[in-house]
Amino acid sequence: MNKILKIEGMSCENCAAAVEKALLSLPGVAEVKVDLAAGNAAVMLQDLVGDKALMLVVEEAGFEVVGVE
Ligand SMILES: [Cu+2]
Repeated sequence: MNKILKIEGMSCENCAAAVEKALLSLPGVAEVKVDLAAGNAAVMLQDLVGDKALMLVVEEAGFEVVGVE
């Protein structure tokens, strides 16, 4: 399953790397591709992971999730 997280507050490659690391720390997340210009992260899941859990780790890293598709 793939999800796209719309994220606010990423301004540079370090932010993108922090978001990627945070998401990859969740069990069940197989792959993360952050698109800094678009302000989103494509998350590939190998297990069921709730939207809330995805949002929480990104928010704990200091960014805001404004949408999950
Ligand atoms: Cu940054």
